[in-house]
Amino acid sequence: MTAPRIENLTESIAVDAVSALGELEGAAFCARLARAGDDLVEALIALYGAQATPALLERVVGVALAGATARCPALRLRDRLREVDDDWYLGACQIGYATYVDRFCGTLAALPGHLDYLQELGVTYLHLMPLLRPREGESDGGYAVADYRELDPRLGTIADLEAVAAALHERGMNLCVDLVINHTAAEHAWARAAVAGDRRMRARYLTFPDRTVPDLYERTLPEVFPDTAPGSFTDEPAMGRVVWTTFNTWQWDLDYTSPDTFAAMFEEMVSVANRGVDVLRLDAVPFTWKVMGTDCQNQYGAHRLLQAFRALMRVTAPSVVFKAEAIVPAKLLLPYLGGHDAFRPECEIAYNNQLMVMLWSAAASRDANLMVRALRGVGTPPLGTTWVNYLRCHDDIGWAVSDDDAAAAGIDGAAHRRFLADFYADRFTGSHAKGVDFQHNPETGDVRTSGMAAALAGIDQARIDGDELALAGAIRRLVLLYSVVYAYGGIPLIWMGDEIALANDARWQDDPLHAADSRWINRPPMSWEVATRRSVSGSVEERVFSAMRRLGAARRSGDALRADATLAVLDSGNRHVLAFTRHHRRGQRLLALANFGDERQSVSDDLLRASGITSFVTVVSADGPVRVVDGRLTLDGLGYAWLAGA
Ligand code: OTU
Repeated sequence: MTAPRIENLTESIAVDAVSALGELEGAAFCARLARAGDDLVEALIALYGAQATPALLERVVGVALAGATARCPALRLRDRLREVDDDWYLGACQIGYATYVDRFCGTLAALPGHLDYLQELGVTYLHLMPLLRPREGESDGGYAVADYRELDPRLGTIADLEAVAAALHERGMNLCVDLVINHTAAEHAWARAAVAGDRRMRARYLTFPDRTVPDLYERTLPEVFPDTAPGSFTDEPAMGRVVWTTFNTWQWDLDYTSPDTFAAMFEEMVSVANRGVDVLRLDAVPFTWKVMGTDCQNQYGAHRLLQAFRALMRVTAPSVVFKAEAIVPAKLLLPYLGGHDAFRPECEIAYNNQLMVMLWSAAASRDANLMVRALRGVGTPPLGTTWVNYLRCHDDIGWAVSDDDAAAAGIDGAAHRRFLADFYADRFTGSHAKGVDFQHNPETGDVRTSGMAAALAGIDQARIDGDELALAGAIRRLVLLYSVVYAYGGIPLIWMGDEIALANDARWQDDPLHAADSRWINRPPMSWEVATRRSVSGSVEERVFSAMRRLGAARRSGDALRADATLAVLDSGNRHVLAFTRHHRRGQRLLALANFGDERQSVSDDLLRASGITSFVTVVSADGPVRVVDGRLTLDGLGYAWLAGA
């Protein structure tokens, strides 16, 4: 066997690249290939062994060159600029916003008309939920893609998407789009051809002649949707085979042990990137590589696959970065950012699920003790990578509290997980939350929670009760939680509607396609009427929106909020108060405090010294400037403060 070598390819590809891209860009393409070549070849050999042939390398590099050639002049310019400004996503100015297009504004064509609103909020990064053509009927919110080259016709056309990208770029904003690589819809052309007997297409999916092997896998496979889509395999009578379907029966898992699948998906990836996408949100990446006897998540191959995609995309479109959607135990997260024994470029950005879970945990228990331990356990993203930090998203909340962290905090993991599920589904006396259960699994006792941030923070309940005092507290709680999201290292990502405390969608069950999936309770249509109240002084919307604007402005105020500032979670000495510091090597330091308790709390000013701060200003806070009195810093109930100093 001849192993593939980039050097063997260099001469012929150089000729092709120059003729396709011109002398300068052709040379740049080759330079990128030389640079990313080792990562690519290493990953391909790890994935495919003897099947990692020179022909495979030639094929995928050919796709990269075709992709680079297809990029329009504006995107090529973007590539040039970001080859220099290659860590733009670490900037303190970055603020993200995630939304479904239809729920936000109907169609893509209408979207540019709402960019003023997003800019008012300081948004620089817009994540549009799945918009490629899904299967008809139920489509898991678009996560069952029937065609990666077309848009959902209800949202618009490819040209509309390109226009949105251009409109965003003109305003200095970035576009993030979903790419589902773990599975396609059963209606995708590859799957249809597989059913029709095309052997090559069949090899793109994980199928079995009968249930024997699937049953062996099932022994160690957890269920993602135990309630609505039990098991991970589906009989396909039309094909006479059993198909691996981790999620719903009509979401067919791809077989990445076949290099043909990898190369084919890379082509789809490039076609999406070339519409003007800056960040590809790679969905469900932990699931792409299956190993018998394991939970088939976070496997070595799943990481190698991302590394191979990463290297190739760097060669094709250097301005495009990857965001990993890996909702996995904290200790398994850093590898998605390339954090292995030796660093390997993988994804630049990853969801910080642990922070999200811990924010809700601390809000329910009024206690930051567990959070401190859990956050420390996550570790530090490798240089040049970062988190998206978020309070809510389109999905449910899985109560990812590790038994070890719980034990270290002196509580029982299972009991705390149950408490959180009960608290947020309003089954706990004294709860302020109005969430609902998601995917109760009687076998494991596991239950997750759906609901909008405002509902989980107590705003919906207080409004129902007409309780002004409770409402004021709930608003403070929501803003407190977002203050941590904004101060923690990474890109804060606002879930649509949170900025105006949008309530749960009371009508989520009206749509029969959604009725079995409670996540739709936190996917309400945007209310532009409610949004206008953000300018009515004293309204709920104004109180939340203006606070988020202040947090945004404070973020932009200094280097300590850059994602590459060092973060340390401190022991605040007061279990109600979370304290962490950010220190940027250019000198700026920041101490962030968040009081999850309902009562006034104080902490020692030793925290300032521990943060290396000798004198400070309050950059932003819930209740005006913070002062040191008798060696203590005081925060009102549900108050927060960012203290910047040197
Ligand atoms: C993702 O979530 C999407 O965010 C969901 O909306 C989709 O339904 C799903 O993929 C399938 O495409 O299990 O409960 O570790 O947690 O991929 C949500 C990652 C999910 C998984 C995640 C998945």
